[in-house]
Amino acid sequence: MSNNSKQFEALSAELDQALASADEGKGVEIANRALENGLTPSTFFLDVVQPLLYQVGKRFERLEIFLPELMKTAKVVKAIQAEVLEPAIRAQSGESSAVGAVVIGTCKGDIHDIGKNMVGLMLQVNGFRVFDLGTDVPAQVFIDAAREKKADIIGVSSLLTTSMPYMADLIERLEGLGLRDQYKVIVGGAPVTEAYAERIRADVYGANAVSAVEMCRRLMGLPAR
Ligand code: B12
Repeated sequence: MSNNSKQFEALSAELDQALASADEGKGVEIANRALENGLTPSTFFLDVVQPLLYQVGKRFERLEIFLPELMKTAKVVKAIQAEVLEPAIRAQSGESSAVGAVVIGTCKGDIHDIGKNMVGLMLQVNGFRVFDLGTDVPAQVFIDAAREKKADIIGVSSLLTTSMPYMADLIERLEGLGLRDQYKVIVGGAPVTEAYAERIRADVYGANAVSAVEMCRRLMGLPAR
């Protein structure tokens, strides 16, 4: 095992403990330390925080933890995002010219926003104008906002198998209104797959916050970076 992966394991174990004990201060301290030791904010988020949250989800599924614990975990992660990752990501990115406008939100019936927020932030620091509609967003609200903001892309997040059908609803509405050609639609979220995106006639699927940027650049006809 390399030193790097040992370091990753130790960091994950420590953060897991901070999540389990709902210790926001400890979570923030661990994140700061990880960045000081050279991890980039997106690597820390994608390779440490995100897998831990999936594990927490599994514990919840197995009834080892319950909703109050899940909520406390999310609070620690939100503190890490707001106090450490967001400022670090913004500080890293230089001024870039506007490359397109994206309306983003979590679809109806769904209040998960940790992943969606990271996607919005990464798009923003990579030159996209981002209009975040928040969570539990009905299809028509996405459409009205896209029209009003003259968006190029509509980004939809879903974390629940029960809210995924609202992504299809949005695309069917766009088609019904004769607006499908005016907006590209990108979908993502843990239960969403490329096959699902294809099935509901979305333009693309974005697996994580980094690939979301690449996919949106591609949708705008820009070269990969
Ligand atoms: C934290 C959490 C919560 C928090 C959310 C806090 C918040 N503000 O977001 C709280 C406690 C509120 C919560 C509530 C519930 N939750 Co919950 N939750 C989770 C958990 C543990 C982590 C989610 C998360 O933040 N992941 C980390 C982020 C970074 O990953 P991500 O969202 O996948 O995002 C990345 C990519 O997917 C992608 N991406 C995401 N969005 C988008 C959008 C676009 C456009 C693109 C391109 C890419 C993209 O990029 C992101 C960054 O890299 C998951 C477990 C899991 N497997 O995800 C369960 C999970 C999603 N929850 C679940 C459940 C059941 C619920 C509840 C119904 C529980 C209940 N009994 O009330 C409620 C639902 C409330 C509602 N109506 O939405 C289930 C869903 C099961 C299912 N079959 O649908 C899961 C899978 C847990 C489980 N295994 O049982 N939850």
